[in-house]
Amino acid sequence: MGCMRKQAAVDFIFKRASVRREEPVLEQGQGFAPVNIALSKYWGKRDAELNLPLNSSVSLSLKLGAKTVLSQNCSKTDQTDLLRINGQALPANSESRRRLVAFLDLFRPYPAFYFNLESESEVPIAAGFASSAGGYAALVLALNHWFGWNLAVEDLSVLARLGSGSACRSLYAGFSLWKKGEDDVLGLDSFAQDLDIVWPDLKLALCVINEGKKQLDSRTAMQHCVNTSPLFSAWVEHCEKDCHNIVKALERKNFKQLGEEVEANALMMHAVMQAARPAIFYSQPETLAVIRSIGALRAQGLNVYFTQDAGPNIKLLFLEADRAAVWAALGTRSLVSCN
Ligand code: 2P0
Repeated sequence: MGCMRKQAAVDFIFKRASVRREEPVLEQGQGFAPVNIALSKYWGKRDAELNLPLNSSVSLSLKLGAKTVLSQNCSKTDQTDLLRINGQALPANSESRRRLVAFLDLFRPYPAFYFNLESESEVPIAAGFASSAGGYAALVLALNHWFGWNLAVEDLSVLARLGSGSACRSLYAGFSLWKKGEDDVLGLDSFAQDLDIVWPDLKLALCVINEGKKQLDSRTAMQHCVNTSPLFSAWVEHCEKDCHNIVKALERKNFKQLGEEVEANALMMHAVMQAARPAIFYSQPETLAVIRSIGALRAQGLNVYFTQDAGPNIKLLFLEADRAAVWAALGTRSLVSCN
């Protein structure tokens, strides 16, 4: 019952593209999608069922991602969806399994059709590395391949968004813009598009502080902020401006403006979290130590900026020409090149 509007959105897209809900056309389907890091964050939904955001967001896709392979589980004894991520079956009563099965239900050709899904993630799961974004986007690409839908990329982006909001930005390499859209009925105009900006010198590296699973998943945290943070309305008001300025900085390849806007946007998101009741802290003492050393490095003339998602890890932004200097300055920590 809970997914009727999601199903209506899928049905609309299928009808518009003359896709019929039928059996797969291939033995198996495959998809790869990158994870993406938001430069201007998605934080807050106007519709929790359809993952419709309150604000637009911009992201950079990394070279790391998720690969998903689908086939049919025809076992007579094990009549269920077989869902394995990095070789491990998702635990029977887990939220992640429930969520994935509910998503697969949207595309199941008939009730006794069972999926066999194998997904490999190149980044740690649920540690603020946007693994769900790559995962749901790779799944949608694998479904498109397997069932032979031939859907347009914007439609695939809408479908990925129904699985996880930020997944709609993972259909593209490079920079993408997710416009929040105005359609509150089915949300068909809320999808990401390729910004078509090429800036190979812009680099992102992960500064790993903790690879462990986060305490509070971002879906719950986001909703808690919408419901309780007194800073939330200011955040929503500010976000469209941030998004616009970040796109402009990317278009002009103005690294200083980009870095300043990206940092301010991430810090405001964390301020919104800290003002929630009870407060949400994703930072650890080490997170703050890195943030402060980035500020000190800039004061010494090194152009490095950061962003932070729903986890303690820091993502560094710098230009290729400064790579060696960034590594020399922060290389005692665990740094991973990402693009
Ligand atoms: C982002 N994050 O823009 C922001 C910044 C985390 C911090 O999108 O509920 O996993 O599946 O739509 O996409 C994480 O939220 O949430 C996220 P759902 P999602 O990357």
